[in-house]
Amino acid sequence: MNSVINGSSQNYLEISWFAFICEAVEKNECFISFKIRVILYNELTTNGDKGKLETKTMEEFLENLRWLLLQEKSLSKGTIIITTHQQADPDAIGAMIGMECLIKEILKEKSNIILTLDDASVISDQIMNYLRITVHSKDALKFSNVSLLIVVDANNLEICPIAAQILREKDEISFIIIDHHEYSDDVAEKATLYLHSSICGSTSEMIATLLYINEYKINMTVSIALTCGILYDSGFLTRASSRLFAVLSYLCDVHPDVYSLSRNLLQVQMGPSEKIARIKAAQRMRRRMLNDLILLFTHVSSHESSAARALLSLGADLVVVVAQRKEETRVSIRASSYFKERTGVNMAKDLLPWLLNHFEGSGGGHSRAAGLNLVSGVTLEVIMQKILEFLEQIVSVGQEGDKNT
Ligand SMILES: [Mn+2]
Repeated sequence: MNSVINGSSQNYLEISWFAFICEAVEKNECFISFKIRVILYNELTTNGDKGKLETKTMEEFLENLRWLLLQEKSLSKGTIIITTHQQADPDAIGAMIGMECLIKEILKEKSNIILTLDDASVISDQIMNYLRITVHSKDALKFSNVSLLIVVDANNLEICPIAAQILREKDEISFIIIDHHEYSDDVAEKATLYLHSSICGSTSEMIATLLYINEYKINMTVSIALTCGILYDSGFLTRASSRLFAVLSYLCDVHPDVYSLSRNLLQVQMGPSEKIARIKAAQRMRRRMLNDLILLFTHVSSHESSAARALLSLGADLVVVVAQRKEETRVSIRASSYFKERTGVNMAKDLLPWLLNHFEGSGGGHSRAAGLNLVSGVTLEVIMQKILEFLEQIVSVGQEGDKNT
């Protein structure tokens, strides 16, 4: 199938999504309204002209997904690959499992769907073991028969080596991406269908919504997988929107234990190396002030994102943790909501491009959390210097406090 690209549109469209919560509240005619951005690229077959088809709602996305799967019989005959970013987190896992269900539900016939991963986090492994989910490693796969590629929870193919490889090898393949990170022109250009929403706190939430709209009768496995994804990405609901509770009510209605089981699955005893990494990060940290904002810079050899989260919880406003490895330098950045409020700086949209202008590598993230994979040899010193340079353009940095403890 030929996918057609014809520029990108950036319309935000207000849609209403009738809420199942209403069913619980008798005669209540309330609805949940939220903004969602869906960009679709498709082939217009009616007049032979190639053009762009744009949708406004999740419902329309679903219609187009159905159209794509059912119209193009060859798609469902070949192998459908569902994959995600490296170090797959519970949201990525939940989204993959939910997406598999949605495709099966639409095709209603035997289809060959394969979940595949580069690697997964410890918590994700725990969830997959409990739910007995089979995922394939890249090495076990032959990509020759792939007819459709679906990527969830990523806006950058550089962090999805499997997807990147498939697209390199098969350029005519249909490619769907569903994601809640920042909108990416690059992805929009490559994708046959691109469902994007940065107002959804997780990709699992987006896919739960699609399942709901598709009137899918949810089962325990999918329910737990998606609930884990939602709980993980919302910080156990600390960043929940009111809409999210409606989604959770749909998921958790399956069984009274869904919520507690999911919570338990997300608990992981921290291993000694992670604890030590956090403590070393604290010992080595350097502190700078940006007016009343506290900036911390440090380095570890592994567990950089865990260390960044730990230091943020101490009260820092911006934390930058650098992990220099043989093959690359990883950088994990976290900001407090106060930092975002005061500076207006969006980590993924503002700081990341600035850093990638100066250092070779790739990165991705959200407004308050970002990660970079840079070429090896980049030190904490130079990264710190570049970040301070960036921040100085926004507000003058105080010189007080460059302490090692
Ligand atoms: Mn996510």
